[in-house]
Amino acid sequence: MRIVVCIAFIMVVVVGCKAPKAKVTEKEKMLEVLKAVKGNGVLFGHQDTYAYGYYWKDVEGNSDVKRVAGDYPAVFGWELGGIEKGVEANLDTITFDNIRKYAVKAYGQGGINTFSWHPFSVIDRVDSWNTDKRVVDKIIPGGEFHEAFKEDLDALADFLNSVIATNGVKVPFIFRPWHEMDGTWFWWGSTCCTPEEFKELFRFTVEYLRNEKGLDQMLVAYSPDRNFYTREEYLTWYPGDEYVDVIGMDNYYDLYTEGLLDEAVKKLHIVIEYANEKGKVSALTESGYENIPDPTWYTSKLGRVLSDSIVAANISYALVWRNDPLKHFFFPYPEHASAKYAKEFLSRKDVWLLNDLVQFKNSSH
Ligand code: BMA
Repeated sequence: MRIVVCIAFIMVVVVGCKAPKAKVTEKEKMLEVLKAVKGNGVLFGHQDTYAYGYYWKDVEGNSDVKRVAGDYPAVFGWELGGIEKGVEANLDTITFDNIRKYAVKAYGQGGINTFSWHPFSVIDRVDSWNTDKRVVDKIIPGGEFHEAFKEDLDALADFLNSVIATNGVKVPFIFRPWHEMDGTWFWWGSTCCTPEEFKELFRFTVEYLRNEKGLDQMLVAYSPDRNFYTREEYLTWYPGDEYVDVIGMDNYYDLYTEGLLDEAVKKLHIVIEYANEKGKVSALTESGYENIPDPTWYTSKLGRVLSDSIVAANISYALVWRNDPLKHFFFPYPEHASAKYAKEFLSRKDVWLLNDLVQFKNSSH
């Protein structure tokens, strides 16, 4: 009997050893990279960087970050608002075909893609900034427009599943839905729904995309704006650990308003502490100073925040918003007075552009 047990044990060990290892997915690899950069470099991100910049649009290989700093950002932000309407271009007039092309390119170059989504409400197709009506309670499960909302998610998922690299791999990405919910400017904001309704919207969105639409290449970011002072406040809208991979904060105001820089740092500490406790990634998911009226902003404000030792040792990326000459810009064009400060900031050893990220990946894998 003993011998039989012994043989059985040996077989289990041997067979166990030979069992094929589960393949590491692209999403898992991306998550590992986001974790591994912690304390080495903060990845710099820019919204719509290949799409347009100051007085150019869709010029192959162009990016205002590249024009100023000599390299592309490491994180590439794209916007999907409008996909739910079945139109050709997003709300900022970039065609979805181009967005797909840019995201595939960014991935092929070794960068990380993140998608935001400012959808038009399924109820009457008013834009995300229209807060006249309550929308959230009507699109969550049990709501009158829930089935219609699912069709919006179908359109979103079809697009995201069509972002496929040349080697056939579905391009992994960070999805950042329903951000700045602690503000009052979106129909999913704090004046238009309760925290419980919000959480249900967030959970349903992630579950539906993951389970029904097979978006297994997706990481998810939680990004309140700056309206919190404690962990409890920060987590008011948090849907739960199983729905979120990137613990984030959007913050513009604290980073350009005199005297509030320390607030930005303190809030990032809350974000970081929670992320670390849960083994998740932390990030400054959106920032910038509209039209950069203070030319030194990149060194004296963003640079100072990223010089805080806890922030520098922990956050994985910081992304600045888009450069649309018709609306506003957040990264300098080469002739702008802030260009030399942005360049100086981006030449820091611990602030990484695309080549830094690629070198890091090559040296550590
Ligand atoms: C906002 C502005 C808008 C834009 C939206 C989605 O912050 O830049 O002009 O439509 O983001 O990209």
